[in-house]
Amino acid sequence: MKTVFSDTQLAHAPKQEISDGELKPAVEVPSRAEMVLETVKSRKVGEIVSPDDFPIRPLHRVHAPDYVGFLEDFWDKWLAAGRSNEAFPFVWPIRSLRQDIDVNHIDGLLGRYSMDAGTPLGENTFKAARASADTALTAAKFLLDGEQSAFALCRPPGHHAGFDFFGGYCFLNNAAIAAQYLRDYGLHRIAILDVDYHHGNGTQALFYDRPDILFLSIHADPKDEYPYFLGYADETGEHAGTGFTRNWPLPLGTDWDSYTPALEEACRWLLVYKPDAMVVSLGMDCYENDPISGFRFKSEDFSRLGERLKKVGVPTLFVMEGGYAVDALGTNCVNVLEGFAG
Ligand code: SP5
Ligand code: ZN
Repeated sequence: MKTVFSDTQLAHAPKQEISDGELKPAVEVPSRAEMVLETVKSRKVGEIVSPDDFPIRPLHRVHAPDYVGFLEDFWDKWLAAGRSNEAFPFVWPIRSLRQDIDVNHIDGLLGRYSMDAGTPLGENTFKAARASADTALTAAKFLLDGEQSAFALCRPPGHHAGFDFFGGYCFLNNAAIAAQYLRDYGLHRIAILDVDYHHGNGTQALFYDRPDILFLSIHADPKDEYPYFLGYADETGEHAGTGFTRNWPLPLGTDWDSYTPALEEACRWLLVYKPDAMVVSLGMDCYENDPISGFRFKSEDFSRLGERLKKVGVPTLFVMEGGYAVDALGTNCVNVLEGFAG
C-alpha cells in the first residue's frame, strides 16, 4: 500500500492548547506524523510518495471559499492586529446573536469560523492544512488509478472541520475533500467509515442531505465526550440523505469486545450500500493509553480492525485523523494498514 506524506504538514506546530481550564502542551503535534512515517518505513508498508499540488477547486467543493480565504489570510491579519503568539477563538455567534454580519475584527472572524477554543492557529497552519488535504487528494487519485488501497498520512486532521469552520485540531476536512473528489472524478457511491474516537461532526454535516456519500461513525458517546453537540444515534440524515448517516455512540471504557457489535453493524451497512470506494477516517485515539480519550483498545486490536475492514472488500482510502499517544501511534496505525493488507 502506498503512503502519501509531505514535510510541509509538519509546519503547523502548535505549542499549547486550552484544555481543562489551563493552557496545556498541545497534543496534535508534528511528532505524531513523524512517528507514523518512521513506522511505515521500518515495517515496509510500501512506497512513500509526496502529494501533488492540487488547485484550490477541490477544497472549494467542500468548504466555503470565504472560509478557505479566512484561513489563508489569517496570519497576516493577526500580525496586523499586533499579535504574534498562536491564536485561539473565544467569542462565538451562538443563539440570539447575529449570524449575518461580516465583521472586521480578527477576534470576530475567529469566532465566526470556529467551533471551539481548543484548536490553535499559527503562522503555518494553512500551509500545513493544505498540504494535508493535498495528501488525501493524491491518495484518492491512486484509487481512481486502480489501486485497491492507499494511506493518506494526514496531519493536521480533518473530520471536525465543517463547511465554514475549524475545530477539534482540524482545519480542512481531508476525508470529505477526498470523498467529494472521488465522486467528481467518476465514482458514484462513496462510504465514509469514521473510526476516530471522536464523532466526525464536520464530515457528517457536510454530507447529511446526500445519498451518494454514506457516513458511518463509531465513537465515544457525545453526552460524555467532545464534540458533545452531534453524533447521536437518532441522526440518520435528512432530505435525499435520509438513512445515509449512521452513528454508534459507545460508552467510555469501551474495549474491543464491546466495540465489535457496532463495527459489525457498520460493516453490514457497507455491504448493503455497496460503495464504489470506502474512505476510512482513521483515528488511533481509541487506544487504551491515549492521553485525551476513554476507550480501551490494545495495540493488537488495531490489527483486528484492519483485518475486518479488508473483508468489506471495496477499494479503501485510509485518511489519518486523531490519536495522541505518540509513542504507540506508529504501531497502532501500521497495525491497521498491515491487518488490511494481510
Ligand atoms: C481529530 C481529533 O481527534 N480531535 C480531537 C479534538 C478533541 N478536543 C477536545 C480535547 C479536550 C481534551 N481534554 C483533556 C481531558 C483529559 N484530562
Ligand atoms: Zn479523535
